Amino acid sequence: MLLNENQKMIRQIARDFANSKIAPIAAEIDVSGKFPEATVKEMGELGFLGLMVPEEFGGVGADVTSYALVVEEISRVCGSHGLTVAAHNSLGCWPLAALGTNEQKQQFLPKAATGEHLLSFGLTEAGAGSDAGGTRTAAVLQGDQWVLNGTKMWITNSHYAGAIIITAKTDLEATGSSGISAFLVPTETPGFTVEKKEDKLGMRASDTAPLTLEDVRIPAANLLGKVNEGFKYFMQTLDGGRISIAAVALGIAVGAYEVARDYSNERHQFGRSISSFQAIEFMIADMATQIQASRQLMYEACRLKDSGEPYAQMAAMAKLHASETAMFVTDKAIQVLGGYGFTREYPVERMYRDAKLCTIGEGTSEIQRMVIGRQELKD
Ligand code: COS
Repeated sequence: MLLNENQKMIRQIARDFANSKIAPIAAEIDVSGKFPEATVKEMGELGFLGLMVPEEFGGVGADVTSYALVVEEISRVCGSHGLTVAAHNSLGCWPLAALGTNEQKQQFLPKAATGEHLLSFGLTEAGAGSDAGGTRTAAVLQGDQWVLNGTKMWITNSHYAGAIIITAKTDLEATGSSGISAFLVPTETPGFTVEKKEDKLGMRASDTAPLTLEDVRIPAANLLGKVNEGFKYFMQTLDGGRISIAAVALGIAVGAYEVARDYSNERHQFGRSISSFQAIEFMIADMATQIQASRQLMYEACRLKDSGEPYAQMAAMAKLHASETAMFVTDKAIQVLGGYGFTREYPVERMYRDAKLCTIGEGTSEIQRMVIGRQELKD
């Protein structure tokens, strides 16, 4: 796909920011696990936190392709920053912009688009992971308020969110994926607690935490979309989220590939650069080919979404391919760097750990195969 001038310009802005501001702190925040508040604030000023938010609500109003390019460039140097931007834009801002009333959007989107607060998505529970319909969090209408009770897990950006889109069962008799609704829950609401941040293998500076909801009372007007239609809403949200994770994974793969490629030219053994050995040359060739295939799938998913065509299957393909590619490429990058690759002196071991999340979050590789396979086998 040929990028237009606007898309190229946004990509360049993201690349410059990633290289100058994020790359220098990526290793340090990986070790400390500290959320990078200052650079996230700067990304808000640059518009990266409101990329797909319409301009009337303070966003950039960019297309999905531009958004994915930004996420790729940021993830190229730091997966944690990439995931923060991706989750906020596609799991927080996107469903609110797509489903919210004008009042809901006015209340939360402008602050989200500029980074005054983040938005987050609370779907997963201990018993509702791959089986997203297994939600146990319940919401009961009492007068003009919804009262929510339950717990959520692995919720990205939750400590920095002004509001979290929470999914809850509203028809307690309904079985399976029916009878679920979505709510906008301001994080300062009494009874709402963001628990301790998780200590993770990778994406260590990204904010991930469990949530507890104890008699959380929100106005009836905070229902997002229609009652009992929530499952479809969050499936649609995840379809877009899968493009985001494809972009994160692609960025990580590109970052690791570039380090390995350059190193292979500089490193000399047996009196010549290791890239002149076919064993290494072929690894570089395989990495570059997989990256190119992932990129084309991601562009195609973006193109379909941008043109209003069905894109769920293509998004799942892009996510599956890019996250598996990120694992393949980061593994090979460590191999090319040998002992150096196994140390923190080079970023590839961090990228390897960060890449793993992409095969799990927003639907495991196995779930993506289910989504793709079901579509292929439909009448
Ligand atoms: N867009 C719109 N509607 C969708 C949809 C989509 N992408 N996918 C499913 N639906 C609809 C179906 O059409 C069906 O509607 P009807 O009841 O009107 O027929 C309904 O939702 C239930 O669909 P289905 O029977 O396929 O649901 P399943 O319980 O079998 O679940 C999977 C399907 C496994 C694909 C789903 O649970 C899933 O994606 N799980 C992974 C969740 C995940 O990614 N978790 C990580 C979250 S990180 S934020």
